[in-house]
Amino acid sequence: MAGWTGRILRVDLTRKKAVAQELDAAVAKSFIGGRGLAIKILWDELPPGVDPLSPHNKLVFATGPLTGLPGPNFGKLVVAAKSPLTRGYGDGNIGTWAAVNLRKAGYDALVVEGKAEKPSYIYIENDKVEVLDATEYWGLNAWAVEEKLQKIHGRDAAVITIGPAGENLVRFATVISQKGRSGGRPGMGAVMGSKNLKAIVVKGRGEIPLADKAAYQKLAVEAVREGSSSPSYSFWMRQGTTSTVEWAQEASVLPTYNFSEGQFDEFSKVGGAMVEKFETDLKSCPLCFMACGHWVPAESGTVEVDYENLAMLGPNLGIGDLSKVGELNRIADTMGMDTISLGNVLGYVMEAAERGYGEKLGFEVEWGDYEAAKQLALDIAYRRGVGDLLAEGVKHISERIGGQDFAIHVKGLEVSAYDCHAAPAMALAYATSPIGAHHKDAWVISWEVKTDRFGYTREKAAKVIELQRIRGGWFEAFVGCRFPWVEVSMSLDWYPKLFKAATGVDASPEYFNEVGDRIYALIRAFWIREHGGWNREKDMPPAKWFKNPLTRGPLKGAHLDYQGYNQLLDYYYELRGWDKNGVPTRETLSKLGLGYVAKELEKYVEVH
Ligand code: PTT
Repeated sequence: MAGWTGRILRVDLTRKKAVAQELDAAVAKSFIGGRGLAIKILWDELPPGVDPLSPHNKLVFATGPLTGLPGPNFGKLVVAAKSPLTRGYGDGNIGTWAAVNLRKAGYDALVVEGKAEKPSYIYIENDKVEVLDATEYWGLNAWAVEEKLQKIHGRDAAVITIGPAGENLVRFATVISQKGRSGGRPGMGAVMGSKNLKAIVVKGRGEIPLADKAAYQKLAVEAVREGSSSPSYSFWMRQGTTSTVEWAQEASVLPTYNFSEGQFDEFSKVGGAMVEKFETDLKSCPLCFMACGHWVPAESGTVEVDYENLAMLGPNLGIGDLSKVGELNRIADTMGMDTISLGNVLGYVMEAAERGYGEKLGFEVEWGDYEAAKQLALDIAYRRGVGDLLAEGVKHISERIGGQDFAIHVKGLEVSAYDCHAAPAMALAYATSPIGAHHKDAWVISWEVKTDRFGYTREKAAKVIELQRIRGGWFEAFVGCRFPWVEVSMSLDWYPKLFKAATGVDASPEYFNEVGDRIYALIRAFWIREHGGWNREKDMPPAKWFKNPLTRGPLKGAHLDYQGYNQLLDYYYELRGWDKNGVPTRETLSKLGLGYVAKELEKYVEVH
């Protein structure tokens, strides 16, 4: 089996046992790897309705057949589990040397099961796998633990850790690596914490088997050459994702005051130009030619800022100061929690206080109050005082204190940094994203604002699906960074060629698309099973975008329309082969080789 190493490593923390298992060739062909392999494992192996924070949940770190190879940015892996934030499928895609080393150690995936008796870490060095004591690291921040473990195991040891947020089961805790990398927005860090697992250390020295090594190497060099000679490459290297602040302001989609507005007066103070001016360092994921990690000074040290972090911790809270926003970002990174959800929780709280919910919250806070935001962020990580409630995420908080109309989430996952008052297709992308409201699967907004911006057309639904197939299917299954294609216009044609040279499998765009559809249908089935039923209300964007129009800027008065949105959702379901309630039909499941899933779904919904 070229391309794949052909082995999955399972570590049972309860029994302190590790076993390497063969990867079924048919599963590899149908699901490829990454998110595909993760959902296949979670669907097949989790007891339905399992408590995400119980030992019975499984945490999957899955690579794909391109992971760890030279070429256009294959230094990432997918971390997935049943989410403690949404109770549905959760994953994230993190850049880390652990992805590369896992493959070189001879594994396509690591599946962590059970719960360790005391704080532990997993040490992997090729065939040697141990569960070691981490008592002395428990309580340390994510960056400090990585440094300590590298001191012990050497600089060639790749490390994934959690911070105090993961230990304290903050529902949007993430896993952290290489300081600037955070993955698994829907609480993958909390799942790790619930297993008493502080870190994973990976060393690997083997070679990844390739079907045609010479051909692969030639293609990899040519693809990178194409990407790095793109006209947009030098600007990208100067500002990375942070220039999106200026773009979002111009397009009136910059989340401002808890997604109430699409423009922020002080946007330029936290934008790409400001980042470029103060930049101290540029870092990247392993094997990357695009280095998106721009580091800037913050109050207590330097930090990597990305667009989402800037927008959610700046304009969304009314804070227009790069070093303050950087500090909030630094707290999130060291504590190990997601900046997007954190920015939503703090924005929600500021709006709640403004609307008179202060008494219910037990405190008052105003827009732009940086000191309060900082304190609350730390309280969340340690679940101190009101932080204990805020650590549950905006859906839960709003169910407790009220104000569901301004809780900005879909299915429990807080919305990432694009306001959709005037972007129906982007709202659809959030609403149908397989992990809850995240932009990664279909960042349709850059296309949408250039077209019939306010329309609810079939073309828009089709565009969302096209992007979901590529971004949420291809890239999440063979596992590589999508930025070479999205940001420097490297052609998509390289990927089937690289895939064939690596695996020997004659891949076409249609093959990747079909795998993407299979993954989507199975993830949807997982949500239905874990939620014990389904209806189209679950695929609705936040109420605020319908009910509270923008009050200023060039798009003043803009808002989403219920009827229009429902039409868009109907188009989407029809094009996907799902019924009016968003349930994949029998025919669709059977076409995708998922006939066995229909039988299970019948227990929860009507399957047409
Ligand atoms: C990703 C999400 C994003 S998406 C950002 S900024 W982005 C936020 N970054 C955070 C951070 O930093 N610290 C923190 N404590 N929380 C954070 N939460 C947010 O997490 C990231 C890059 C980026 S930067 C993006 S778009 C692309 N995402 C890819 C993806 O999803 N798939 C893929 N195949 N390729 C991608 N390439 C790009 O990678 P999640 P990362 Mg990420 C400091 O993890 O869970 O997917 O959430 O992991 O290694 O940091 O890569 O403008």
